[in-house]
Amino acid sequence: MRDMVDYEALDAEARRILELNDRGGYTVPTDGLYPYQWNWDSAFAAYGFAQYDVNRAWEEMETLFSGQWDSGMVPHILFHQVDERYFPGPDVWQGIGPIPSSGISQPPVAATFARRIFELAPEESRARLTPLWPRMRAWHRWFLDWRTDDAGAICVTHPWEAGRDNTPEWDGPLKRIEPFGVGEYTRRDTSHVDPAMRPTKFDYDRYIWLVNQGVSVNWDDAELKQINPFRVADPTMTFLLLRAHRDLMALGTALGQDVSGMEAEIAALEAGAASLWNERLGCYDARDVVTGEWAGCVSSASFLCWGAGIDQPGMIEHLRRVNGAVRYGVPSHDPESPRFEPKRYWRGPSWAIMNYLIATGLDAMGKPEGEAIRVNTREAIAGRGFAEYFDPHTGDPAGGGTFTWTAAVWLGWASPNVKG
Ligand code: 2M8
Repeated sequence: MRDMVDYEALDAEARRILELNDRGGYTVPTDGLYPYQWNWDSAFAAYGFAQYDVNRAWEEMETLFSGQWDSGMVPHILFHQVDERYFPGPDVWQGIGPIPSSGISQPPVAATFARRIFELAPEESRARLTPLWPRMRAWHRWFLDWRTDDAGAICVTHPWEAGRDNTPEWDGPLKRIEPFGVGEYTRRDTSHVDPAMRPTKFDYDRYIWLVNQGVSVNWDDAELKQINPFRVADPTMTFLLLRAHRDLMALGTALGQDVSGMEAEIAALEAGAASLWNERLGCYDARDVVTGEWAGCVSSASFLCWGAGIDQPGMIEHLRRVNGAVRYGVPSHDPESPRFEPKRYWRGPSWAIMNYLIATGLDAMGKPEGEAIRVNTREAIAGRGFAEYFDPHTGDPAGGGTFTWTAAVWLGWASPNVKG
């Protein structure tokens, strides 16, 4: 394949996409469909920029943290400039931070990428990272204060918080919600992308209802915890925060910051991660905190365990099985499950960002399976471009095109020209 593909042209295209989506200090995931700054997309974008412009990488992070709330929470969307092409916008969310924002957070991968960027360019990075470090520490602390269950796992309070919006893990908890008072609204996503690749109206009604719940208590964390019926202990958040907290501690040590208490927090997160083991399924799984019920899902989030430093017997067999059932893994949901849908967003398609997080975790644990995932991701992108996600059977591009985080993952990891 290497001989037939012009990888230099793909590298150039990936950089062009980052520039195309650059709005000055921050990057949008893709024009039209997502015209604002998203939290974990931005951390990936920073990693992409860092491959050729370290200053721009830190700028991305700085803009993200400029939206941090007094509580420490870093919102999942920052609405820098109102754009009618996206719903729900700032008027619906009514965030209470320094700049218009949503009211929930997203997977905390910023510290993980800050570490990657710092290691790429320590001299240039030190002065930029130093003021960001306490902000990252406050954000992680907010998760530990407001998003843990009794066992120490990190919970999501909205499907959008996990970043894996319509994954089957949320089906059970969402069914318990009657979305009274949501009324009429016009979705914008389905005017950009085939509705068959997007969440359903059932899902959207409940997404909006949950936003209204937050607004009704002015996003007060304590009150919201009392009234919100959606609280799910989630492998995405738990594993990624555990990974990020280890990275933050390493950075803090390098910078001479006060890291006291972090080891104990890591131990608590490890206990939380262990509590997500569903014995019957033989896999890490999401758990509805309200009912205690397991989701019963082998999903791509289950495979984030290695990144968190956890090697649990049985997990590698699941990975081999699901990747063996498709051509372009890692599928976001188990292809052998009746709920698998190869083109619908987080219910089956493969995502380059998840592949990156899973494969680098495998590499760090000395497991050879990571390299095959990297090659697969390279082939999917080289064959069909920088799509939001891919059909895991055919490699067909799906969702939005010219996608920032797909381009970033290409530049930092999937391209054969990456220096390593
Ligand atoms: C998707 O989510 C947004 C809501 O946050 C949406 O569908 O409108 C998810 O894939 C999420 O993980 C991602 O950060 C966002 C922007 O790429 O899009």
